[in-house]
Amino acid sequence: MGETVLRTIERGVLTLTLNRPEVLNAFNRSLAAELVAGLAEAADNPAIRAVVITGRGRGFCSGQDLGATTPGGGATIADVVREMYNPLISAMRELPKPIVASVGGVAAGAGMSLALAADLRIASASAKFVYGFSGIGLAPDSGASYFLPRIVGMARALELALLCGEIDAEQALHLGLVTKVVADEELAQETDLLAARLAGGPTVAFGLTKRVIYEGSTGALSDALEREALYQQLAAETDDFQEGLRAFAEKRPPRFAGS
Ligand code: T3D
Repeated sequence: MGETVLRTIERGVLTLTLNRPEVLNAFNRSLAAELVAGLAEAADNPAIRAVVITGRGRGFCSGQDLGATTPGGGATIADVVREMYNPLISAMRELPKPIVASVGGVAAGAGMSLALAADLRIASASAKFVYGFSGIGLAPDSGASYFLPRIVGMARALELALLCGEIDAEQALHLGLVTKVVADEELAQETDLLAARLAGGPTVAFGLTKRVIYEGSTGALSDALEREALYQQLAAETDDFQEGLRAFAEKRPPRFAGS
């Protein structure tokens, strides 16, 4: 991993820290590519059982680096979206391990999309979400059109998108955009607790849970019911399921190994 994303692995949790604080961790190609590389490592390494994405400094991520955007010159914006953002958002969605966005400052434009594409979001009291795209004359990209209405509902999504609304942490909690809001100075510790809980969970079943919920959010009920049956069978074949049954019978908390 290079300089634009810092990487640590501790107790089964891979933490990817966006590291361009001077521009509130705006995306450039390097940052997007390093995030994709980190997610690939998380997919391949069985010792990684949960991922945290966070930002260094006072921002989470301010979206596309507007200093690096050159309308009319070089790659088209469609190329940028396809090459830089789409692989990242797809990798987050497809990773069979839980991802937490730990938002300690502003998440704007594609930075908000990045948070939305995580499975859970935890925010500090001074975090804020800025839809951003229409503020600079753009339409949504990087998954925003997909995730925002699914998380907050169609009417709220249109309100935020068309009015380019700014949401503070308490409003985000009210909208269901974040799981929890904590004091600024407690964000790192609370994120660790949440990530540790996920990393100590039944990893295979969590991966299947992500798939069945995301895939079930579109399509017919009959497809969802059959998908649930198939994925449940896969979960039932894990050691973690056996451990879950034993723990229940022995009236103790389960010790999941992630396999
Ligand atoms: O290729 C394509 O363009 C297609 C992809 C598009 C996807 C997108 O993400 S579109 C949306 C892009 N993002 C934005 O429109 C947000 C722009 N930033 C802001 O609106 C504000 O900076 C914030 C609301 C995020 C934060 O405001 P504030 O007052 O807390 O901070 P600030 O003073 O505006 O910013 C601090 C520094 O970060 C400042 O630099 P300076 O003056 O200290 O040298 C500012 O220029 C820089 N910065 C903030 N956002 C960006 C940025 N630099 C480059 N790109 C940014 N996105």
